[in-house]
Amino acid sequence: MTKIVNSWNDFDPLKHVIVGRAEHSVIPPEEPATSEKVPIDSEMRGMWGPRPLETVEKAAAQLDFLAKTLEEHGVKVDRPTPLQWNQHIQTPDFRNDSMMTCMPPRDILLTIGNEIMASANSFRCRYFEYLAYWPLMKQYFDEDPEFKWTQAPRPRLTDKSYKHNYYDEQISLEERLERTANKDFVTTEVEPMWDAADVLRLGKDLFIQHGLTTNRTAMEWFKRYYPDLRVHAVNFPGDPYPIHIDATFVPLRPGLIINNPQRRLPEEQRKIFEANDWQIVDAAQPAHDTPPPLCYSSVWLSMNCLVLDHKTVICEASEVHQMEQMDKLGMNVIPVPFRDAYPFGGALHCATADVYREGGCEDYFPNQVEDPTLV
Ligand code: DAV
Repeated sequence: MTKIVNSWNDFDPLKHVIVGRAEHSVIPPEEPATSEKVPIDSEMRGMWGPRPLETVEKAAAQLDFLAKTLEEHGVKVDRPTPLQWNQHIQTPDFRNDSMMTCMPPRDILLTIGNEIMASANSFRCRYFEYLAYWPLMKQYFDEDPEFKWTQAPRPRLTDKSYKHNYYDEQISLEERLERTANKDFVTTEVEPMWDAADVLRLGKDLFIQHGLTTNRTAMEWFKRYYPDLRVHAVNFPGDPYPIHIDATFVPLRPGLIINNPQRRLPEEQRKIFEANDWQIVDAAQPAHDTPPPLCYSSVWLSMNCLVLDHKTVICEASEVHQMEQMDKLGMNVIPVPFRDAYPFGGALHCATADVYREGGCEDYFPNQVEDPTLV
C-alpha cells in the first residue's frame, strides 16, 4: 500500500512537495476583498491584467530552480497545471473579470495528516484556483488509498461577505493598525472564509490567524471539523495588512518559532507557548527596504522560509540577515534566489504545499493553561 500524503507540521523531514507555477499569472482587478489588500500607495492600485511576460519568465526560472534544489535534497516535487487565468469567471453570486495565479499553493491547499483540503478563499479572483491542483489530487487519490481529498465549504462571496465602505476614505496607517488590532477586518461573518496560509499546523494544535483573509466563523468551522485537534485564534496587532501567518510566525523545529518583530504575538496569547517551553524569538531584519516591483507582499517575505527538517532550511539567497540568524539558531541554510518570484504570490513557504513529511500527530502543548486563544 502506497502512502503518498502525510504532514502534520512545517518542520518534520520533507519528502514530497508541490511547487507552484507562474505561467499565465494575472494581476486581478479590484474587488471587495482585494482592494483592502493593496496598500494605498502601491503602484498596483488600479492596475490589472496579465503580468509582463519577462517577469513571468524570470519567476518561472526561479521556481524551476527551487524544484531542482529540492530534488537534489531528496524531495519529490510535483507541479500544478495552470489555467488560463486571464478569463472572466462567474457563479450564481458574483462575476469577476479575471482569476490570478497558481504560484502560491500554500494559500489554497491545507495538508493535515492524510488529508489535503482546498480552502475557502475570500478573494473572488481565487474562487477557481483549486482547479490547477485537481490533476495532482486525482493522482494522489488513485495511488494512496488513505488519502482524503477534500474541499472546504465553498463561500458564496456575495456582497454580504464583505464590509462595504470599509476603506473607501483614505485612512492613515494609524487608523489601519487600530482596526486590525481591534480585529475589525473587511470580511463579515456570514460564512467561513479562510486561506490555507493562515493556518499554522503544529500537530494536535492549529494556530489560525484572524485577519483580512480568514474570519472567525472559519475558526469555529475548523473546531467542529477537526474535533481531535485544538484550534487557536491568534492575531498580530502590528500588521496593517494581516494576511497569512507565514511571514509573521514561523516555526523552525519543535520548541522554536521566529516572530516578526513588528507583529509580535500579544502577551496574553503567548501563555500556551510559555507553559510548554516554546521559545519565540524576533526574526532578523529583512535585507531589503522595499519589496520588488508589482509585489503584493511586504519585505518580511525574508522570514517566509521552507524548513526541510529540524536542522535544514531554505532561505532566499539575498536575505543575509535571516540566513545569519538561521545559522545562529543551529540551522543549516540552503540559499535559493527567489525575489523574482515574490510578486507572483510570496516566498519559499508560499510557493510550496506539503504532500509528505515524516512524523505523526504530536502533542507539542501537553501542559494546558488558561488559554485565551482557544476557540
Ligand atoms: O508580510 O506581506 C506575506 C505572506 C504571503 N503568503 C506579508 C505577508
